[in-house]
Amino acid sequence: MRYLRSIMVAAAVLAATCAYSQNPVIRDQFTADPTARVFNGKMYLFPSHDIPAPESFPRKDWFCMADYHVFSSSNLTDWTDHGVIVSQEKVDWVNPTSFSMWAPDCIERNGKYYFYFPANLKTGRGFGIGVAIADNPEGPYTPLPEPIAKARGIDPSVFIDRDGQAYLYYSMGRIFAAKLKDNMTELESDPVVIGDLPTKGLVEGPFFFERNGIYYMTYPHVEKETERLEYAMGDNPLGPFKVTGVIMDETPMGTWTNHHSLVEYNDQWYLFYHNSAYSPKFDKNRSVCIDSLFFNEDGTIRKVIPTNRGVGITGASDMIEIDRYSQISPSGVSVELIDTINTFSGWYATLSGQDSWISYNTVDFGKKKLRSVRVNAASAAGGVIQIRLDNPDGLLLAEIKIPATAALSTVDAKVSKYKKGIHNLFVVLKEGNPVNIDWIQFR
Ligand code: FUB
Repeated sequence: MRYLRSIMVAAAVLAATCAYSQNPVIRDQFTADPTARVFNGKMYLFPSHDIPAPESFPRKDWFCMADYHVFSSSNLTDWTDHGVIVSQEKVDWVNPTSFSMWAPDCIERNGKYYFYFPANLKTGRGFGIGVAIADNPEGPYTPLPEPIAKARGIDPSVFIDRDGQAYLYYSMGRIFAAKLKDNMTELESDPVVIGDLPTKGLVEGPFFFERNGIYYMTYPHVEKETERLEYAMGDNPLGPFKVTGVIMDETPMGTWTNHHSLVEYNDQWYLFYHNSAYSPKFDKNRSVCIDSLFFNEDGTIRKVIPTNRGVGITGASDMIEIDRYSQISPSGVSVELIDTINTFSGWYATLSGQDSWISYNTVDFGKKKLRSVRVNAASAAGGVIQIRLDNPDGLLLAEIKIPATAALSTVDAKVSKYKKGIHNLFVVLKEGNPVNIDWIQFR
């Protein structure tokens, strides 16, 4: 068993050097509360950063967050970590041992980048909201020495209307809103409660935006036992708003929080959200995911069903992590973590019924013929899988015999047929013996 695990971990470490495009999107650290922003044609991700509690932090069952990183991507597939931009020891007003750097936001105005973050005050109780300013989205950011006066709460979301007026939204049980001065660091009006939202069940984590003249107040809300993402629509940044619908249901993973942002990039809208995929036993170690989001004609939002596959195109010669599937057959497919301790090793899929299949969409086979395929797989009794295009009975690219072995290892096979362009990949089990599959790569 230990041998099997170390082989699986080694394979996963190898995979960690390659491009990713599945959920969760950041695969080497916990990330939560994602605010995504497009700056200079690139997607920037400003999440909070969950960490396992260090010795010095007494509340082992609570959120523990000491700093913020920023990430960027041009294709939503390859993410660059630009490192720490703000940390609890380096902000004058923040209690440096509070590990309370909760959900942030960032916005650009006149060529400056304003990063808003909540944290516990050094003096007194509760949360203040600070601002750190940079000339580039990646930083370096300089935190202001004081939090924003009169704004006490968490989860800042900042919005600049078409007329140039900026607004700060934040939560403290309910959602508050205030106008911001042009300097983006002081309130121009006293905060008011947005009164049109649910009054039962915690409402927090506002994300505010405008589209086609409609103003959207979106927020996590506890309707039953855990948070789901909801939204309200209005004609004005300060309301009134009409509670309209649910963007994403509660996750079956049981993660108590969800937190999100909606953003348009290259003519497609996306929902950034989080769950505890990499931490099934502790829901305060979360991970950011992305799925596509669509509006109806009347501006209402279609519910987003979370996927493992996420978004983005995967190159056929990348390691295609088939366990991050887009579709599976009605039975005969299961997915397990490779290593339940080192969860960042990822997952593998098991096909266990004759003709069961797993599918991974939008794989780019490019223009050049790829002649062979490598599969990282295992099969206790030895098994056979087929790789097909576009449907479970589609064009047969390769049939691969997986030798009898308990540990994942690579097997190469010839690609007999080939089709250029972007296709959905199907892996189908033949002859019934179960096969574990970690990844597939065309060469
Ligand atoms: O990440 C800490 C808190 O959990 C956030 O501020 C809330 O929105 C919830 O996600």
